[in-house]
Amino acid sequence: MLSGFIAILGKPNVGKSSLMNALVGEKISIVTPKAQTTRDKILGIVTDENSQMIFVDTPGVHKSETRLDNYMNKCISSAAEDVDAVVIVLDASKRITDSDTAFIENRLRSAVPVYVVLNKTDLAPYEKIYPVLEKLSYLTKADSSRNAVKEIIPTSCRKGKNIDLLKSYLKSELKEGACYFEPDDITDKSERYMICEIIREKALLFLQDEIPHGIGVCIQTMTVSGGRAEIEADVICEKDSHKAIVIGEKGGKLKTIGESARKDIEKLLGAKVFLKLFVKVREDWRNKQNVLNDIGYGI
Ligand SMILES: Nc1nc2c(ncn2[C@@H]2O[C@H](COP(=O)(O)OP(=O)(O)O)[C@@H](O)[C@H]2O)c(=O)[nH]1
Ligand SMILES: [Mg+2]
Repeated sequence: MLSGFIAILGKPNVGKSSLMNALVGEKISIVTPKAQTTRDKILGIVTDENSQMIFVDTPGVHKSETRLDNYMNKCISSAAEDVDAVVIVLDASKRITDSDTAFIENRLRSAVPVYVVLNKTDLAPYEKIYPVLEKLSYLTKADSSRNAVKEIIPTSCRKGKNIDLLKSYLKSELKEGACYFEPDDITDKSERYMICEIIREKALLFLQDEIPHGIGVCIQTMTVSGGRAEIEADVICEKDSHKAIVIGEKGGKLKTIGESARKDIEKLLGAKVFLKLFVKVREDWRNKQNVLNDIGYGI
């Protein structure tokens, strides 16, 4: 059996979680247009007759300001070690900066094979992509201080372009070894964790920009029986003024978040879902270890 771990790295919002979902063929990691949607290391697993690929999705690389930021940055550095390959994702519709190339060069100093993915090609015409490929081409040659990038692959997660090609390259990096997960596992996270993430995704999607980073979700009770799940969850925010916004006029915002989350949770559980959301205020929760532990970001 061939198996291996593949870390997906890159700046916030380039499409790392979308890429993992596309590679696994299931929605495992939540995706939104906002930076720092992914907070934790999360695994996506693909098993076929002769191989098991384990993808490690990570939060985007960013500056540390709170304990939660620290936790996220730790997740990234630990994810890049001890893996069989690294995929660095870039956004083809944005300018490639010196910090992007410096990040890639840095990873090339380790022995782990590096693949570069130029994602969102559906947003960039070929005339825009070509100069980017040219700018990156020097990385495909090794020099005395670093290895070479193995391949640069233009992809579109939205259109499903070149995902299979990328997958076949990555498959070539797997090693003879153990199967780490059961053949039908698609992630390492629990159902409860996935449910919290779905609720957080909807909150991020439906709320204004300034609040979502301050949102956490915690399940209080969950009972599943006879194709029916009853779930009560807290949506945790930092200020009373935020609480009012999350609830919305006549509870309208919370209702929209809840209804949209319920549909996705029904798909996940394959059961009819009754979801009740409560909004709670915990000031400065992103700096409080006990609250972070409660909602699954324990270090
Ligand atoms: N047009 C386009 N949008 C994409 C593509 N891949 C991801 N996105 C969008 O980019 C945003 C960020 O994606 P996400 O996977 O959360 O990025 P992450 O922060 O790197 O994990 C979301 O709105 C996605 O729908 C793509 O190939 N094309
Ligand atoms: Mg993400």
